[in-house]
Amino acid sequence: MQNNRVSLTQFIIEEQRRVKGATGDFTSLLNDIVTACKQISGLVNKGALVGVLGSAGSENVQGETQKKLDIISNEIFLQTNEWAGHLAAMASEEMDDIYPIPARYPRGKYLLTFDPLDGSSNIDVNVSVGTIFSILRCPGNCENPTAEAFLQPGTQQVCAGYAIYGPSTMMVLTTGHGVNGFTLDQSIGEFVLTHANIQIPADTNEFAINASNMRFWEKPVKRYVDECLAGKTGERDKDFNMRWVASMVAEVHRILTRGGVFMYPLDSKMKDKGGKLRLMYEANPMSFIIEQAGGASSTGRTRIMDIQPTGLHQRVPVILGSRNEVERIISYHQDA
Ligand code: AHM
Ligand code: MG
Repeated sequence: MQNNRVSLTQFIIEEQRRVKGATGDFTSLLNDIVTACKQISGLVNKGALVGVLGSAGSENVQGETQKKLDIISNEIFLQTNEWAGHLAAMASEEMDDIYPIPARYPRGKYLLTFDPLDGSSNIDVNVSVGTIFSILRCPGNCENPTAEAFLQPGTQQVCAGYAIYGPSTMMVLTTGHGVNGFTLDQSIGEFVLTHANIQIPADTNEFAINASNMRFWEKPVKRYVDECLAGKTGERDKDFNMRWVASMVAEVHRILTRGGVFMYPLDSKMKDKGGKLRLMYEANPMSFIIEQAGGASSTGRTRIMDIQPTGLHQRVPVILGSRNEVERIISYHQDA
């Protein structure tokens, strides 16, 4: 490795040195998460060669059909993170209940939530997917953790991150001191710091939403998108560009790279469920990253990270990205 390159391992050890009284538990946990993501990256990359594409023929707790890689990635995350003694329990989008650390291993002071393979509808068509995770402290008695222990607002997150399995594999992280991005150098098997202190531009002319749901949207979102579509000839006096990858990790990564706004808003079709995206596995970790990069994240009515969760698999509307644009959409909700 060239001398001026900083590996993710070096980066997190140096971060640890800045924290008085740090035991190394957190650093070691993060290293295990990174190892799990490298394994998933390897499988995503090999795809059909190792027979991991396609449906598993089962459904998760959300009633969604699981892909083989959803289940394999979930297993990898559990196995890689259960043994080291840093966690009390894990919770995953793909599991009905929490996963307390098995009694044969010591239990630690942290909780881990994750979406092992986000955007997995894209896996068979060879489009970017990713892994999203969030680390919380275990409150109270960590010996016998319950689902309630996980129900902490996003502001309590110790760390959030995602791995994106795209043309390159990248890991993007925050511990509450800005956002940094690392690219996997396959030749040495290490993530290397390539995107230091990522900042989202406050303004943008790019938005992302699944427009096939347009007739189900609430008025403020319809108003915003109509104005974007009107471009130079309308209220906004500028033309907009649109993207929809149907992979939240890819959309957030694009926004961190060049700005933009991403919306999976509340719509009449899914009102009973509360939204499409899950608070604990998707909305909170991504909101932490977006806010740390200078962006904003809201349901349209509430800052996402202020929500007091009521259920492990709770869903919420999500509007996030370039600050001025998100604030405009919030103001449209207030007007309505
Ligand atoms: P998943 O976790 O089951 O993959 O679902 C979440 C994904 C997000 O990545 C993406 O933004 C959204 O679902 C796409 O939904 P749709 O297919 O309705 O456009
Ligand atoms: Mg997901």
